[in-house]
Amino acid sequence: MSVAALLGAISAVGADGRRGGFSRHGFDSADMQLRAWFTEEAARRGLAVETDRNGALWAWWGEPGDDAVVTGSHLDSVPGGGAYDGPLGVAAALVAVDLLRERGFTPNRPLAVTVFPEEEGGRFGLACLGSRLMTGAVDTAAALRLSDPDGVTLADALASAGLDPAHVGRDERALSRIGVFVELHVEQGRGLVDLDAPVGVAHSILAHGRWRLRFTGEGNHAGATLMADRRDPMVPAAGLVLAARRAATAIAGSRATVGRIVPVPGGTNVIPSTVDLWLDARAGDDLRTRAVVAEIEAAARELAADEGCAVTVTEESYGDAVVFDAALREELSGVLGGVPDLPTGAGHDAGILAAHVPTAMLFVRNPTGVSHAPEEFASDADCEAGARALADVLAHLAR
Ligand code: HGY
Ligand code: MN
Ligand code: MN
Ligand code: MN
Repeated sequence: MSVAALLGAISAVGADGRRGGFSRHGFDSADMQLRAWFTEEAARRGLAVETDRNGALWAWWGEPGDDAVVTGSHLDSVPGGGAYDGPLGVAAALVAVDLLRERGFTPNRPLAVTVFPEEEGGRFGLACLGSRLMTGAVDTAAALRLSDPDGVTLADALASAGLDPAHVGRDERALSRIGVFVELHVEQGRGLVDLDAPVGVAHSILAHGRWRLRFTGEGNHAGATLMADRRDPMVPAAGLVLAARRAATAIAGSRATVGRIVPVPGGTNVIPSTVDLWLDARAGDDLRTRAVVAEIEAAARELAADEGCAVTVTEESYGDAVVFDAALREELSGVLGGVPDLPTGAGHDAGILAAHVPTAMLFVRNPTGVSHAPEEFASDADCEAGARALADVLAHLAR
């Protein structure tokens, strides 16, 4: 079966009617359909599927065991995301297993294909939720209290999916099973296009995090309240968007994005009482990421004071920069005959796991350079090249 055929099946689930793309979030109905799809595809290949304590799926070729070669990615998406971010790594992993069998290869180590839940944090706000829980990178009790926009907590969602919230958290057994982890992913920029190469190896991930800023003012009537009498939290929120742009422009290599603003209560003729705004900030290292955020936070306080509003800033998640294991990068590039080594501004479960187990990533060329949007793309030929590269790498690691 081709990667394209598997991606075609995945694309039947979770279409977003607003401007195209897909919306599939941890343990929602689209995600549960795809988890069932994965379980069927694994069973079709004779792979035994288990669900770990934190909701990751593991499909085993042979007996489950320690020191395994593990590959996989995620099936959830951002709101209105593309067809490849996540699914490509899962589909390519299944096809790589098919290719290895066609080649008559038998692994000398346990080999598993994994699906990590809620990588994008599209439902509960915390990116790489599954891998953070597995590695203990997030406080379990705090994570279980996270809630989606409908007020459903992670604990409730896990229980609805048949998981026991009491068993969530750092999973030594799962970690000891990963001898090496390789995630294949669509590239989220134009690095491979510029280098004219279908496949590359990931070099590093930017430091990045998410902050929630809450501006509180005075809810009031849009027509009856004189302009001079207002304490409108939308005004500092608007200024904050511009301040974020200015701060990230001033610090080399950094990025700041406000992709989500929620005014409460949210009426056209109502001055909001509060405005929540989420900042995504990234840079090459901890120092510069912290500097960008400090600059934006200072602006937030000044903007709030100017409007007679209050502001609180809450760090919702943070991860320092990751440089993938140099020896493993070189080894895998060598297996593939020498491929480019590229940095990325996107986060991945592989980036979380890298602090605990030997970890590497393969990237597949994306001609549009766009990601987290419907225009994200990889050609069928490049997807197959990615699966062949992954098969080569797995064969080398499990030889
Ligand atoms: O990079 C991100 O926003 C996410 O971790 N995929
Ligand atoms: Mn993503
Ligand atoms: Mn991804
Ligand atoms: Mn009225």
